[in-house]
Amino acid sequence: MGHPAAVQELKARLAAARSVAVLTGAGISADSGVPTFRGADGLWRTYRAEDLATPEAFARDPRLVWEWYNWRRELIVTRSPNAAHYALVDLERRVERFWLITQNVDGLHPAAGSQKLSEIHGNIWKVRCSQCGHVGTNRAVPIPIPPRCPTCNGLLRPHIVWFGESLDPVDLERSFSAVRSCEVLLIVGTSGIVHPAASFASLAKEAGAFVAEVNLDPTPNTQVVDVAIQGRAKDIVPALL
Ligand code: BJW
Ligand code: ZN
Repeated sequence: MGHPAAVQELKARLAAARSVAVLTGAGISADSGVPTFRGADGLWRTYRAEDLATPEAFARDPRLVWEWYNWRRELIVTRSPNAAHYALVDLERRVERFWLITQNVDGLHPAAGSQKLSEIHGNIWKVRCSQCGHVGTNRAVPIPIPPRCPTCNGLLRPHIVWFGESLDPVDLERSFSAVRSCEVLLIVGTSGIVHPAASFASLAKEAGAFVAEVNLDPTPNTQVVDVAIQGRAKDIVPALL
């Protein structure tokens, strides 16, 4: 845990706040058994996520990239939200203005019941046609490779934001506006290195928010935030709320 007085202050601020934003990353789902990206468990075969989650990788070898997504779909379909996901649903119901920004594509926040939510990196259960842009839900596990568009027979890709790709402008604007206008920003389980989410802590600080981090380890955000709490999301987040 962080300094006890700082933790008390965070609890009090969360209880009193009329406007709260939350940013989550892979660490919140680690407690549900979903591997993180940058831990040792983030490796698949001998590939790093950075080498597979790019438009170039998909153009070069769509089968390989789909095999990786099938492996992750097989894993995620067996996983459920944990106490931290549910605590954020309670918070959403209690706070007047609330927005949850997740970098996770696993769909565990909506599965827990979160509604005021932007999945800024997309969702692993959605597919998009690389030819006509059609977006649909596809929960097949595994997905037959190569998956084809129901309307134009083009190659389907995961509806996920890869490195070098732009985030959805509506999600992005909503997220920036929540980060700039919140009284408290709570950051849970992200390594804080992937942009634009990596800049949210400083943006919120500059706008005058109280910013807190929950993570197993120190991150680049640790230096920026008002209180950093070291521990597991599933223990700390419910205790704070
Ligand atoms: C626990 C725990 C427990 C464990 N409890 N905690 C500005 C500067 C420099 C570079 C850029 C920049 N702007 C854009 C870029 C390029 C790039 C980028 O940021 N690169 C960096 C690596 C430097 N960004 C982009 O390309 C973005 N696009 C963009 O900005 O468009 C405009 C643009 C384009 C090009 C140039 C300039 C501008 C798009 C980024 C999309 C990222 N997508 C991914 C892959 C999705 C694939 C998929 O999921 O299928 O999303 S990357 C991967 O990382 C994934 C994650 O959402 C994301 C963040 O990872 P996260 O969640 O932080 O996970 P981990 O594993 O890193 O960390 C887990 C943390 O949890 C750790 O800290 C643990 O300690 C902790 N933890 N267990 C609490 N139980
Ligand atoms: Zn199509």
